[in-house]
Amino acid sequence: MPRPLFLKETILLFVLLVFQGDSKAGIIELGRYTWTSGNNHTFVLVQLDSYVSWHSARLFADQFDSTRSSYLATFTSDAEWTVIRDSVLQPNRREFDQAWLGATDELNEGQWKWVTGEAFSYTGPATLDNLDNEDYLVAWRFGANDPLQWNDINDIRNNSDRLLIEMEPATAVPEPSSLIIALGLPVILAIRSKKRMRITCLTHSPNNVSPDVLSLSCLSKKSNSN
Ligand SMILES: [Ca+2]
Ligand SMILES: [Ca+2]
Ligand SMILES: [Ca+2]
Repeated sequence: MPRPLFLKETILLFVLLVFQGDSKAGIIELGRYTWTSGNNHTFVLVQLDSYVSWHSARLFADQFDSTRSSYLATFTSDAEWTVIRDSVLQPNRREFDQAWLGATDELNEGQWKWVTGEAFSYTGPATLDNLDNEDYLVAWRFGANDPLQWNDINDIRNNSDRLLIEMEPATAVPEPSSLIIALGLPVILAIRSKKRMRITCLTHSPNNVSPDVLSLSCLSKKSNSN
């Protein structure tokens, strides 16, 4: 079972979400890139004004954009990692930690899982040494001239004030014409159906038609005329 959030983390997340819903004070979007030649997902590198745990970052990412599915970034191919590293992370690189990523082995040591449930078959440029029981994935630069890699760090110290969010494409809004068809067709059918009922009422003598084949409007009309 995932470790429950501490009170401090919950309060911090609340503050972050308030900021997000308001003026986004204290939250800086450092970079954004949509991988149009790949999965068409959008990746956003966010800088917070304080260091957060991986769990808080995960919740923040999950609620980043209410119009689409969002989560801490996952990398399931070398192409995905390379493109996002070069377009979002590398231009904003700094010493050591770069941003929380969406994987953990907190449930079973050594068995890394993406938050999306995607297979952790692509292990990337990872250095997962589990030093002091490290269970959370972060983009990392070990030396000033080293390329960006993945590192495992723990959730108590070495927390990050950055997170990398991945967003799926927003749900398509129906075209006006298809909306008219979707909304209009039932109305047209209802009108036509009513018309048939009306014709039935007018062309059949109430005395010759069993009540169970008359519409309620016909029965109402009949009772009103009595
Ligand atoms: Ca991904
Ligand atoms: Ca571990
Ligand atoms: Ca490590």
